Amino acid sequence: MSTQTTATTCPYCGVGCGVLVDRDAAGTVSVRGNPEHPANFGRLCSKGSALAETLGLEGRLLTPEVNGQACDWDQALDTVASGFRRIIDEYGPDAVAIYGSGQLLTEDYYVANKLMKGFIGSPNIDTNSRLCMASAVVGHKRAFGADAVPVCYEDLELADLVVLTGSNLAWCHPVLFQRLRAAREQNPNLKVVVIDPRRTDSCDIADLHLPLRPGSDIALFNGLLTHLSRYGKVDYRFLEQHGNGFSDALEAAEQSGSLPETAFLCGLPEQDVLQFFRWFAATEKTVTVFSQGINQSSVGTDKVNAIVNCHLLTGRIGRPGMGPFSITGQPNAMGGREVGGLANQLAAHMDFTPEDIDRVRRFWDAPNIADKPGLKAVDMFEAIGRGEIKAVWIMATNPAVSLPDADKVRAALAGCELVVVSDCMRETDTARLATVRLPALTWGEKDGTVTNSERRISRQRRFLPAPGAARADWWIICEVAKRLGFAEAFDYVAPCEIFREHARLSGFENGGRRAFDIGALAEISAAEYEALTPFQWPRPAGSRTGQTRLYGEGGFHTPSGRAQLVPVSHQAPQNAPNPDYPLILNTGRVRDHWHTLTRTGKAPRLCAHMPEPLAQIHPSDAYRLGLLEGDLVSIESLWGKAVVRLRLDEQQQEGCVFVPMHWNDSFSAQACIDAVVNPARDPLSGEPEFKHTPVKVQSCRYQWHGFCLSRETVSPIGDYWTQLPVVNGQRLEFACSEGVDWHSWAQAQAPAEVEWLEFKDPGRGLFRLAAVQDNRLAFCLFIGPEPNLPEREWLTTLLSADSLSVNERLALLSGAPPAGTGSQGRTVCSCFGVGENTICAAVRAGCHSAKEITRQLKAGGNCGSCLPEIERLIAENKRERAA
Ligand SMILES: Nc1nc2c(c(=O)[nH]1)N[C@H]1C(S)=C(S)[C@@H](COP(=O)(O)OP(=O)(O)OC[C@H]3O[C@@H](n4cnc5c(=O)[nH]c(N)nc54)[C@H](O)[C@@H]3O)O[C@H]1N2
Ligand SMILES: Nc1nc2c(c(=O)[nH]1)N[C@H]1C(S)=C(S)[C@@H](COP(=O)(O)OP(=O)(O)OC[C@H]3O[C@@H](n4cnc5c(=O)[nH]c(N)nc54)[C@H](O)[C@@H]3O)O[C@H]1N2
Ligand code: SF4
Ligand SMILES: [Mo]
Repeated sequence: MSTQTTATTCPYCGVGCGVLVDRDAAGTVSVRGNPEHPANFGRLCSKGSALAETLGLEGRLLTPEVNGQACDWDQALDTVASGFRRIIDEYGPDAVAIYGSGQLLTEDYYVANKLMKGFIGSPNIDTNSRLCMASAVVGHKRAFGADAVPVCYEDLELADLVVLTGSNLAWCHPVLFQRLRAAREQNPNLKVVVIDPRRTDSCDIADLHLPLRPGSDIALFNGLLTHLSRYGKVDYRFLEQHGNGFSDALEAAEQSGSLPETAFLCGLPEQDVLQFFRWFAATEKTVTVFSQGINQSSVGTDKVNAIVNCHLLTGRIGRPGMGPFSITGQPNAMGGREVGGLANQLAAHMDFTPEDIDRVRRFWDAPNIADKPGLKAVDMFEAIGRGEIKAVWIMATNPAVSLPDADKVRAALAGCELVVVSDCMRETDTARLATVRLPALTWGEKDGTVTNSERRISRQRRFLPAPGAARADWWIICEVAKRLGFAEAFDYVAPCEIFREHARLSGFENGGRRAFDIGALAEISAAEYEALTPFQWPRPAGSRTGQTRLYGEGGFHTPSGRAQLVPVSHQAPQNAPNPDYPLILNTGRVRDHWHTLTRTGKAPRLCAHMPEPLAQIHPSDAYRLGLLEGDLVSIESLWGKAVVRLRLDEQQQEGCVFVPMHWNDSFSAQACIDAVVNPARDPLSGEPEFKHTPVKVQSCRYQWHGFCLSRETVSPIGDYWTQLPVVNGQRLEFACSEGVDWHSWAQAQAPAEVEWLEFKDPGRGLFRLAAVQDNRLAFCLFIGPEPNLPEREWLTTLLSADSLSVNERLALLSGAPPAGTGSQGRTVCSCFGVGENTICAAVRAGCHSAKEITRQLKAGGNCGSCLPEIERLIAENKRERAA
């Protein structure tokens, strides 16, 4: 058998890049960008490039389990179905719930929604998209009458002004960032404005960065609306023909809309605000990209409408190079919105109106359709905590880590009668609380469709066999449905059949009233589905291609057909900092990790960029609080506490601390930041305020700090610890409040037949131990009373050395490379494994542009995700030389 190539879609972010997977005769898989996919035209980011490294079966859940005991599918499915049946019979359908995910495929999602809302008759199916896109959904519906994104990726390239607000595009939608960077090189007129309290890597291509006061976006965009109106930028023709609510929205905006007031509320210099307003006013082709800095807020929906208002007022929507652009996070966040995966939607862009309920009931021939919206994510878990929901089925998401007030979520699950978890991994923080674990297929093994941020539907295709007893999510859901007595309605044999029904429902009695319509695919054959190429919706019956942009000529989906400007006013976030909790906790993502680490946590080169959970804080705050770089600190709020490593960072705004969302109990102790995050949420969308929790930050005192590098996995130790893979081994960082017999601990961890090297300095409290086997480093342990232990990078490379040189052996316990050789330092480029020290040395030797660095060191030459960081190192070096 020769190499087989499969065209599929990346399972990470909502850019939805096409990837080509090559699988050779030996079964070795490699991944490259698909040059023909319109999302990426061949590009990939660091996460996409490393996909092949995440396919190993270690840690996978490969057999069903009931109460921790492996069992066969029949027993597991019977347990789920009989449990649900008993609870429904006793307490009614609202006592059961499904909590799904934007990482389900559309076909999985469709059947989950159909089962819950149409057949069980409970509206309680919600999803992690509630944590992500819900504010954009409500904002779109208020303004456009439908949850439809009017723009496409090409608009970023056609624009003359791109505003990124609450979006760290460089790290979270890196291929769009690459497209924008390339467009900027082509078009010298293209300006980029970044609006973010932090100076992120996205600012690398920004002409202007507005580090606004957290939560003040409405004031800024209301100020902009006022400015646009005052300076003659109102598109009266557009508003007369297609708009409503102009004067009310303007009146609301003007209440706080003078320039000095805006600048004051946003904590920004007046001239910077004015610069932004002038550029926006002067530039017809403007795209405003927004993401979680907007959505994840207790006023998220109003933030969205404040942005959309500015585009409607100027008529800048749905034409090439312009429009408000909500970019989705997960690979199928959009697909979930299409099928009705949110508790307040019914299906296929239909709501809980009497007509829609009747329409869907007839279409599904549903015996027992839900007739009112269900509980939104946070409310759902609160209802579980109160015992009102007695059975919950969690699919493709890890709520014990990713919901706010996470300790409360864990307690709710621990007390719930029946917790079913469908996951591909066995040990997630959520799966540990499950009564029944169902092994799901994952990327590469499953088949179906996803929709990206620009409404483009692409196929995910299988290229690997199903491992163990794992099954597709749609299959698992249908098997439970059959056991609940709904065999006929869930009798699908392949995802294609589900997709066909989904397409049919989208076109059913639609007549252009609902934005989501892919009726053209209602009769798609299995062969056509297999060969399906990416297309954008809507694509109603009779049309051969999808529609690139929406609403350029009006045609909004409101009853009047007109867009609605929504009056919104500035409001401070729900929980304000106060003397007890004086700092604002901001949370989000890092470049090379994905969510709760279940996939990226397997790839050493992705882990190298940020190996530990960090709190990033401005040096002047650290100074005031008496905190030092590298300290372990507790981040504490009224809701909970986490312990992470402190990093001083001038890119942070004073008064704020940023902590990544990724770490959890499966990879660390005490680093789950959602235990700290407040459960405040937007009253309309129910989306939590992940970016704004009042906290205090304090140094944690430990008696011992240490790290251990080992070829074999070691069992974690310490009050604080975190463990991630490195090339050829594991890295464990830890700290303890009490003394430990390090000798015995090390001996229990290292392989049996080894030669021990030891260094002790009891006076300074230093203890170092290395185990060498066949002249290769098998294990080393460094302990000291302070966090300032030797650099890990050089020692890590020794785990991969076939043999240790004499000098390396001698240097080993000093922790520093032998004289004459260097350590490359913290990894910056994960594709080629190039470190900070190597790059800085090249800069000092005369490399003064990222291009030259790439030419010399390769760094940045593959996916380009590290280019902003390389630019920053060059700039820092320049500053240092100037000083
Ligand atoms: N590497 C990586 N990429 C990902 C993911 C991942 O886990 N890792 N996850 C994907 C998913 S599901 C999502 S939803 C997206 C999220 O993509 P983004 O929304 O771009 O990412 P975040 O880091 O959550 O937050 C974006 C920015 O909002 C800023 N912010 C905080 N408060 C405010 C505010 O009040 N106003 C403004 N204007 N900005 C503010 C933060 O400082 C942060 O830089 O990323 C997707 N892509
Ligand atoms: N503090 C803070 N918290 C946040 C955010 C934030 O910015 N700050 N962002 C929020 C946002 S936007 C999001 S999207 C969420 C994401 O948070 P989660 O959805 O909880 O995170 P993931 O790690 O993506 O969880 C996906 C799970 O599905 C499993 N899985 C993967 N593939 C499959 C499959 O095919 N089938 C099944 N059944 N399981 C599979 C994985 O092993 C993993 O356990 O986090 C939210 N939480
Ligand atoms: S930008 Fe990166 S993570 Fe997102 S879809 Fe493309 S390759 Fe995957
Ligand atoms: Mo998300």
